[in-house]
Amino acid sequence: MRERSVKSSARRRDRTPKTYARLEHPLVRDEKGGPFRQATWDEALDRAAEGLGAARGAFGMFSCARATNEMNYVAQKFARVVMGTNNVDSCNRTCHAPSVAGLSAAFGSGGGTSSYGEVEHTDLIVMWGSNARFAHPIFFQHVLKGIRNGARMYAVDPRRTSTAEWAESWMGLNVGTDIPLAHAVGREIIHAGLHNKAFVEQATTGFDEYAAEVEPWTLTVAEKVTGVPAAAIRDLAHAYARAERAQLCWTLGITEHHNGTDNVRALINLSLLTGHVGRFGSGVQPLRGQNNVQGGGDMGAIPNRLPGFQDILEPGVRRKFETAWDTVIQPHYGLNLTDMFEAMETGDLRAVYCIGENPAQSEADSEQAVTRMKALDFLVVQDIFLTKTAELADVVLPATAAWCETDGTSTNSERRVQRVRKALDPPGEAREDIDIICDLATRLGHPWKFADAETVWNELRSLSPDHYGMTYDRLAEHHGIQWPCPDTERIEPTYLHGRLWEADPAKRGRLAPFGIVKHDPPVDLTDDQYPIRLTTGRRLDSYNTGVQSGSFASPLRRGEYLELCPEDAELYGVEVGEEVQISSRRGTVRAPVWIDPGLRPGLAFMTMHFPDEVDTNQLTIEANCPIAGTAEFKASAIRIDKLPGYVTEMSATAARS
Ligand SMILES: Nc1nc2c(c(=O)[nH]1)N[C@H]1C(S)=C(S)[C@@H](COP(=O)(O)OP(=O)(O)OC[C@H]3O[C@@H](n4cnc5c(=O)[nH]c(N)nc54)[C@H](O)[C@@H]3O)O[C@H]1N2
Ligand SMILES: Nc1nc2c(c(=O)[nH]1)N[C@H]1C(S)=C(S)[C@@H](COP(=O)(O)OP(=O)(O)OC[C@H]3O[C@@H](n4cnc5c(=O)[nH]c(N)nc54)[C@H](O)[C@@H]3O)O[C@H]1N2
Ligand SMILES: [Mo]
Repeated sequence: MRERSVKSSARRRDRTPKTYARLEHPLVRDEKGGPFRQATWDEALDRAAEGLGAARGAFGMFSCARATNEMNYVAQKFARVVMGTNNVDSCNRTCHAPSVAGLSAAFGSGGGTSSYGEVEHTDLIVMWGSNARFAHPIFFQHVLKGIRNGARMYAVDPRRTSTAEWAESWMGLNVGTDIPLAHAVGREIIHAGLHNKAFVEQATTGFDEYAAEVEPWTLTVAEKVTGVPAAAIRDLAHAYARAERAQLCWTLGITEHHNGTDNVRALINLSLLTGHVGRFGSGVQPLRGQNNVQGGGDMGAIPNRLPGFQDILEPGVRRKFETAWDTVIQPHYGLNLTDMFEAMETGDLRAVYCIGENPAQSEADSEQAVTRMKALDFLVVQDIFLTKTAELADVVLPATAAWCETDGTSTNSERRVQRVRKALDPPGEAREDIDIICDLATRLGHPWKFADAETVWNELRSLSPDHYGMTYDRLAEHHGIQWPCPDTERIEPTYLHGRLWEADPAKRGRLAPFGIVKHDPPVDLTDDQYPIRLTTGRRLDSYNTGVQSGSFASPLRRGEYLELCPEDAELYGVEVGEEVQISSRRGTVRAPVWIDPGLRPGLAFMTMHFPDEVDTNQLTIEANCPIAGTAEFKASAIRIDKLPGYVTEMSATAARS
């Protein structure tokens, strides 16, 4: 025992949280790879303009999902007008791009179909691959009210999460088996005759093909593949189909897979089968991640849509923006974030303007991402902190924090646009994101200046029919308004696609196709060498790459752990707090062990919140969804090795006996 405690303390590294100080001054380097030095705004902007200007034709922009709609509008306009490219994207790519792609394919619009308040007035809530209790606590308050009002809740998650604790039924499926589970639910509904035949007939297409696709997924076959007992699958199928109103919510457990869009389609199919969409209290709802990731996409900070989610491939849409902006818009989609990283490798992308993103730590296989960014000719990072990504930059521009130091609007996951108001002055010389972009545009031949955020918003309103009716005055008066809002007098219903229920086919519009998708297991297979399935995600106490949350000292903050179930801890002879080595086919890190009875044998969990201590993304695989470009953060294969010299109580006991 004495030996154990001596050796274990020698193994514990310093885990003092890294603190990020706010950026207060522009930084430049005098030579590639040399140290940063403080610069004046003029010098930093001149250099940034020169570096970016030299890369016209090989330029990409990462735009900030935490900043305002107005900032995202100006950022994508910079990419399209000043740099002549549609290569603009954000962390939506690592996150809910499959939801947007799947919803667009089914319904012609990428937004969640219902509203937060509706979960208070529904009969069944299915939380599928979503730990909302930790990651969407505001939404979860509405869920709890729904439960109090009598709604039943089902949770589908490989881990028995804090969210699952509130559910009537937890369905602990194997990672990456959501399509088999959804297909078995669909098949059971059809075989029990519980599908909404009238809705399927009038509002959907492709039912026969769907029924044929799900036919092999009997409850027994699905139980074998998913690990969920047949009776529990049957129970979910009957509960969902029989409910008067039902909300199907999902998040990254569905999207962060190499087939994320197919996963999303498999869930949407269930809503089409039962008619649980397009009515108050019934809908499908991807809970979006960052505070304004919905708005960033709506504002056109994505490579395939102009502001107002208008398709770049539509000549009429392009003409409208070309006239308004006095420019020529490239008539094809740009590169998404994933494509841009690949284009860095081939040399087709040579300069990046990164506003408020930290891909050096958030991309899957982060070591590869860093190598690629280092090879760029020019990198400008505009952030509020000196992040790992900023450390790679040629020029760093200090910005205001959108949530408290600027004016504007932000759009949440129920499509509600709300005002954001400046409450604090920024530190040092930090400036508003929009003003910085305009100063760069001016240096690159486009003298831009917006008097205030409202001026930007009114330009957007004039170009986006879905936002036209939302003046700043009305936004204040109504405490936020949901899109679509085409009219300055009216407020539309809280849910989308009510048209699908119209008796008149002309009013019904485009019918919703079933998605014909197949099971495709995770790319990173477990085997004798890498026997453990690692899934990654979030905890309540921390935020994404930890830049904004890592620096606070709080009893809540407990740093990174490799979480295992008690059985696996015993199998590997490891105990809480013991540092172990974790390897995947891409990299190796060390982290202490934590024991979570909510995990199951063969399944481990880590967060992405403390990359300065443990860089989890050195382990994850860059296997991307071919439709949406999202990486399979939720499924890596790892091995765990005890570090030499560490004797745990359990292995010491084993050695003695
Ligand atoms: N406290 C906190 N809140 C946050 C964030 C944060 O960092 N901290 N980040 C924000 C952002 S950007 C986002 S995108 C959201 C994300 O919000 P969530 O998606 O809810 O968060 P995650 O923990 O990444 O993943 C959700 C769940 O997916 C499960 N899962 C893993 N693999 C599978 C699978 O194969 N199938 C199924 N069905 N489930 C699986 C995991 O066990 C996990 O519980 O949270 C937002 N809110
Ligand atoms: N292993 C693993 N990796 C993941 C995930 C996972 O589940 N597992 N999830 C993925 C997901 S869903 C996401 S969304 C990404 C997140 O990936 P990122 O978006 O790259 O990471 P964040 O930590 O959210 O970075 C936010 C940055 O914005 C800056 N910022 C905040 N406000 C402002 C502002 O007003 N202006 C400017 N200019 N900057 C600002 C912050 O300082 C910070 O540097 O990570 C992905 N990576
Ligand atoms: Mo996200």
